Amino acid sequence: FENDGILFPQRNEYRHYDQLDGLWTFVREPKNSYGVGLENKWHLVDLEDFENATVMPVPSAYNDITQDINVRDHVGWVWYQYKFYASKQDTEYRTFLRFSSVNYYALIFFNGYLIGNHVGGHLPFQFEVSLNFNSLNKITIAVNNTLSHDTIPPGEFKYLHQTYPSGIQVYPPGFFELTPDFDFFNYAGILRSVYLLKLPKSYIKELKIAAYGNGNFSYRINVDTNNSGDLNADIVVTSLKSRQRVYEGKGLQADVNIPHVELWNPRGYGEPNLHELEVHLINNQTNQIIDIYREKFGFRTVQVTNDTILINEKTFYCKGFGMHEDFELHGRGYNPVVMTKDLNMVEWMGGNCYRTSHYPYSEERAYEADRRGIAVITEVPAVGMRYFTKPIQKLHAQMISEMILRDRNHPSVFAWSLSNEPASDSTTARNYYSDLITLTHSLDSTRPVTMVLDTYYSTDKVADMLDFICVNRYYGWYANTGYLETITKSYIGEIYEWKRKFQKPIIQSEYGADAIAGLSQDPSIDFSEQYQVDVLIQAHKAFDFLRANGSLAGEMVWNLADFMTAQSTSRAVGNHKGMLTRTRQPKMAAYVLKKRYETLENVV
Ligand code: GCB
Repeated sequence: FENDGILFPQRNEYRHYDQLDGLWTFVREPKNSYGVGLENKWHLVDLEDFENATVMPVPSAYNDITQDINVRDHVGWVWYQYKFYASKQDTEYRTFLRFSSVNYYALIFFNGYLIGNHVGGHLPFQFEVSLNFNSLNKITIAVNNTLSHDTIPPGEFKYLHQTYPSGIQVYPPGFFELTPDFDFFNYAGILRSVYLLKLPKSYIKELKIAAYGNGNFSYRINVDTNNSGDLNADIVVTSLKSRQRVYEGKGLQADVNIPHVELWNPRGYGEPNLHELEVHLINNQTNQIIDIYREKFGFRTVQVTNDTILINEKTFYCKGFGMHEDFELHGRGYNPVVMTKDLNMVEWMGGNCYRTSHYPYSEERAYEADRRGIAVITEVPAVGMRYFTKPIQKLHAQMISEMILRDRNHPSVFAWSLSNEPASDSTTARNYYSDLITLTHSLDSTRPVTMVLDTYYSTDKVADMLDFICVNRYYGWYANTGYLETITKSYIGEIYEWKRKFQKPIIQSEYGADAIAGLSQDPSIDFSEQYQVDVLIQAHKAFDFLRANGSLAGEMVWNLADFMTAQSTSRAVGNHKGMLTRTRQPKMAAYVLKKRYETLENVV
């Protein structure tokens, strides 16, 4: 299986970039019209001349930016365009357009030509382009957010017709419903930054680092050579704590031991020490430097026993959060303000861990998790999986590969999650996931593989193949609503069986209840702030019990903050299971969780 690795954009002595974020011209195809833009070759025209052209900020989801319900609920193609003059100073470089996330399907045109396409949001891709230095350059992107049984994540697409005997037709011609098989709004568009990368003729294309707690360290550099002769690399590793060089070497790959390294630890278990690998790509004949790339990484070891997850040979208990990249106005669009606030709130509540539910989060966030010492389970965008076909498996494999190639150098990422709540109680699912688990282990042998299940221990068909098991369950919410006294025993009873049957670490990866901020009812009633608090308290009693007898390796509340979903009678302007409101103000439950996480001993 072949995908190219992709490096995070960097500016330095040999490589540069322009961030093309800002206001792009935007045109939405009429609702229900498929491919008008493609048919009429909109990539050849100036979209700003269209009567219905407007601008759309990049990065941002387009859905919540206008007052037009048809923009919010659009299904189908939208078009973005951006024009720029290239600088004469850049003629020496090879240039690439890099897209950090476009959701869901993107066709990329440059100066009138189709240069590539990409399937799936949340993972970066790039294409080499030749700039015009004497005239305007034009990027045109057609984005389609339609979900179906052939997409990951999947959606249910249904045309509806109903005609009464009188001839009255309920639905307008071509009416369809698209229901996502998941519980978050399908925000679409250019969700993360777009870069014009300027790289040397021969450049460092891929960098793979593996660094363990015992000082074992290996790297592998892949170069796009452009025939520039015999290349080599000078390597320096610096401790960012002591600012000392701890290793110097030569070669495009090596496997060495560096004694006495300072370890990367999760918060509460020591410092999250980082090192920097500095690569100088060298032309062997001339001895000249051709390219430089610097990557931060950490020495740490992840292991799994029957009972627990060990980071640096110490039991790591996850005090965590399910989250979303979600905010008012820009939806799932990357925003450094929201990202920083979210991570600050994780720390404020004493958390040490999160899962990138239900898709890989921004690259900026992964670097921040490294720096802050927050341990992360990174999840591929495979939520709600139920169509276990060969083509879907191929797409899923591609997404796993893109995720690992993007994130494998981050010490904070301690596990890969291959799905959230798949229909994993069938033999088809077993065969499907068996291949994907093998693939993931072959792409990265240093991290455990997990999946997030909502099946039962008695019926699940994949759990035994996982390194550790994540279980989502909502006692007191979807089950036994209102019967608080049943919650503790429900969790103890169920988790205990998972543990007994599979003899693997179990993380309670979701639990919680909706609370509309400010809705006060005592005695508590579902949707009140008190009810959310009550559910948490009962669940925590169970977790303490399970933890004390070695049956629980971690807990993650659902969710850090309220977030938008599709409309449904069980959602009042989105999902309200947040500890925080959508604008990140704490609800009552946030204080309960804060107290728990702050006082919970790291080691039992
Ligand atoms: C789940 C899903 C999550 C939902 C949550 C809920 O099990 O994994 O995406 O948002 O339940 O609140 O229903």
